[in-house]
Amino acid sequence: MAFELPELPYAYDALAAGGMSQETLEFHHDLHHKAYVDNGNKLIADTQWENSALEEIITGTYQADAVAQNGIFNNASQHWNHIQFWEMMGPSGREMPSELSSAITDQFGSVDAFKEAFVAAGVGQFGSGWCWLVQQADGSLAITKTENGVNPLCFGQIALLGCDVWEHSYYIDFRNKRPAYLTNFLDNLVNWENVASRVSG
Ligand code: MN3
Repeated sequence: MAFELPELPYAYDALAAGGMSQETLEFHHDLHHKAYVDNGNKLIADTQWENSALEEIITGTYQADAVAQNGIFNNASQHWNHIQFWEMMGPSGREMPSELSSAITDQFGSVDAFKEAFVAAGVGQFGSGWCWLVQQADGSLAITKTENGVNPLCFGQIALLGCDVWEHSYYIDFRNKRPAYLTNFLDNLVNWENVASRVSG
C-alpha cells in the first residue's frame, strides 16, 4: 500500500498556544514527514513490501543490528511514528483521564515521577530518536527510548505516547533546549484522551 501523508488532525496554528509554532508544524509535517512518505514510496516500489500494510513493513524489515542502513524500515517507521505523534498532541484532551492517571501512578509512583522519567529518557537518547510510554505484552507500562525511527512495534509493545526528539522537532521553538521541549510537550501539548484510548485491556 502506498504511503500517504495524512492531514494534521488540527490547524497548523492550533498548538502555538501550547508552545509548538505554526512554523514548526509546517516544516515538520509538510517537509520532514512528507519526505519519509515520498522516500518510502520510492523504496518499496517493485519490492515484496509494495502492497503490505505499514505495520507489516515495519516489523518485517526491522533488524536490531542494522538500523542506520535500513532505508525501507527507516522511512516506514518514521511515517508511522509521525502519524501517531500528530494524534498524540492536540489543542484539546488536555485533562488526563482518571483511569490513565491511576495506571501511571501505580506504575511510576506518581504522574510527576512519570513525567520526570519520560523527560529523562528523551534527554538521554543520544542523537536522533524518540522516547515512549509503552504498554508491554503483560499489560504493564514502561518508559523507553529508541534510536532514529525505531518504535514500540519492533518490540511487540503498544505505543501509548511518543515524543520526537529529532532536532527538527524542537529547534525552531526551543533551539538546543531539548529538556524544555520535553517538559513543555508533557505539560502543554499532549492529548491525554488520545493516549488513554490506546491502552489495551
Ligand atoms: Mn520528526
